[in-house]
Amino acid sequence: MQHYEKRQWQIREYPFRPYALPHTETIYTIGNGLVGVRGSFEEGYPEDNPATLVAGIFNHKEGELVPDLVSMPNWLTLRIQVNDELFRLDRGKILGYERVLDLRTGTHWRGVLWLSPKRDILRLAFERFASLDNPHILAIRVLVQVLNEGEHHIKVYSALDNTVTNPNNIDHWGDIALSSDSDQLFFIGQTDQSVYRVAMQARTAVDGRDVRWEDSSERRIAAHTTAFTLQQNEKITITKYVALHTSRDSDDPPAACAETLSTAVRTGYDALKAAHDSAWAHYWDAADIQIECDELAQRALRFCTYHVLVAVPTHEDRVSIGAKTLSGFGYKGHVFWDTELFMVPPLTLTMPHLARNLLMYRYHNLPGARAKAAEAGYQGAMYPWESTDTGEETTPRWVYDAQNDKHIRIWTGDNEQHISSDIAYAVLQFWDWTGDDDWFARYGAEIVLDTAVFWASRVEYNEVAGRYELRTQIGPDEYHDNIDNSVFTNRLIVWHLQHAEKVWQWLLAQRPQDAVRLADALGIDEALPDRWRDIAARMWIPYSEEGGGVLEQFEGFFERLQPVNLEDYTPRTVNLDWLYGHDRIQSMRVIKQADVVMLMALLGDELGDEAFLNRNWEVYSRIVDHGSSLSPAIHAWVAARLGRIEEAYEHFIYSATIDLEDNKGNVRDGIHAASCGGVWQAVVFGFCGLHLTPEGPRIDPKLPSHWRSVRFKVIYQGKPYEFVIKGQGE
Ligand code: IFM
Repeated sequence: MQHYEKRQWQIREYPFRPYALPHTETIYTIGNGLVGVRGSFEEGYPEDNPATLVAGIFNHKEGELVPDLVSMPNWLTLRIQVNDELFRLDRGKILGYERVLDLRTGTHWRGVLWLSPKRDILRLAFERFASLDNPHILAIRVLVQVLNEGEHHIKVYSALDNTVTNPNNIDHWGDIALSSDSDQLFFIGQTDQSVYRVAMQARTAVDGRDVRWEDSSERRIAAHTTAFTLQQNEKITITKYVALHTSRDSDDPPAACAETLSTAVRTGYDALKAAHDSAWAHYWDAADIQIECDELAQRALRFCTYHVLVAVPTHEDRVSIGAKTLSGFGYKGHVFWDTELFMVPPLTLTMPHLARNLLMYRYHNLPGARAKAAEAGYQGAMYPWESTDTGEETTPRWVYDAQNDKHIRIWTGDNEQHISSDIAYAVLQFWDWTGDDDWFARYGAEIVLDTAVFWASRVEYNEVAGRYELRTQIGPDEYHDNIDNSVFTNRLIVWHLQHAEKVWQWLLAQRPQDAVRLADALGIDEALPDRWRDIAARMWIPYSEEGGGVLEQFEGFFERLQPVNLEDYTPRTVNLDWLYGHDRIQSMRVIKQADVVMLMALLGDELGDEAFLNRNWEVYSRIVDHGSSLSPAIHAWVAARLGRIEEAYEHFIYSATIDLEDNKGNVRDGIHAASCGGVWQAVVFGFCGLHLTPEGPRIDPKLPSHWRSVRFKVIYQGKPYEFVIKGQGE
């Protein structure tokens, strides 16, 4: 591979930027859907934030508002001393430093040339990966070499360090046991509320030497130490193999770990790495988009795709992807609509079996959604706005606003109800694009129908106006709480109920046994499909004469809210709700994120003709704060469809680099995963104009003028398609 081609697969840090560590720890995260490992250093660094997170391992600590993803023992810990000087980047002198996240193979690599305080010249090269071939295996290999004259004493300390906790020193463990036995390290722990059992077992080896390991364990650290000598320029490698199992995947996690570890050691690092690389090659063969003549866009797009791929579960279908993946503690690992509308569509078209896993998470969590509906006095299934492993609503009800020193009530868990239709949309899209009738009849239909049952019990009939309405909602724009008749929600309900009715007819005709089963289970009588049709026909879709005639984001949006000229607030890095506070923003006509524009992305020209869509764009794209990272990629997608290519490209590059450049200043908390999925969609549906029609996929490209070509693959109705779209770039 040519050097410039390689660069488009690599995120590179050169030289070391200590102040950027919280950011780089997130963006250099490796993972395999089961485990996410932040890009912290093996030897540690002052105030670093190492974290290894495992999909589905949540715990609700007593006294905390909501459950949290649990921080695992830090398995990266590997410290090297040369002639009694401990290597760390804040000591001695850095003579050379380079770090690479190789997106192509999901590998974290770091090379360092270091002058110790005693003036020994130490060369180190670290490589680590979380096996995609066997997600229970993690591994590190370090090359050690001393370049100056003499015989050098090297000491190696390797640990499973359980002193790392969740933010605010929250320790989720109940019983724990840590120990070391010769070259092996052991951790067994049980979370104190959710009672998940987790085991980790590690083996550290100095390759080619038969070294003796001494136990260096402490109360919360399993550790061992060894020492050996190196001659000038002599090279040696240290390999650390780690196995991780939990009671989610095994009845006996310690025994499973022992077996996995012995397989890993027997297989050896090189073969494990080769299997891992080849699993990544399959991922990229399916999901890569190649852009010619735009190195920045190419690398950033691959970075975004990579972060969806490292987070998507392959091993089970009862977990989903959190808003910040497994790369940080933001939103405590909770799952939002981000998954279904931003990440599932790219996966449905490239690796449908993984999209199906994610949708199954919602299927398995139907009981939680039913309980939520029942508790609020409705029928059917009302999905939680935020959820974890249990499917219950886990949105915190309060948040502390430090700026104004007060607690703010968070209403999204009560009233951001559009998520139920968002999930139904993703399920129907999956069915349409895969043609998987068996899956749909067995699982997907139940989601679509039971959420339709919910809406039929939830909407309100306004006798005076002769229409259905929906009060006290929060649309995608979260700057406005508890508004009435969110056009996004109402219009999506119409779409949802129209499809629910069709699904019902399809079941009756094609899968009568499933129809009987679902009629019994969900209480669908003969009258209900008619009611869905009636609601869909008479649901109020707020409309305003503003700007020549547009959808009205919610009732009173133009009448009640004070106009704001966002151009007056440029340049600006803070969001307007931060500037004005939660209460003030409620009465301002500035919106947090794509709302009507989001609807335009989802329903396209079902909403109206080109002139109507352009009028909506003109009104809403001028008042959006992009206060959520979900927003810019959707604007890129919609602008591209409207042929506004320069605007589209600006939004696209901003969203594609949102994490790389830390555009929102909060990447330390984790990757903006929805934006990553949105970026893929902005290219495929926006610039390339992919339409999935009953006659097959077709494209209607509107590429940025400097792109020479775009190439991507999709699987539609079980058939593979490859597109190569030529642009005008040179
Ligand atoms: O789901 C989003 C929401 O739309 C805006 N606030 C952040 C959430 C998690 O990403």
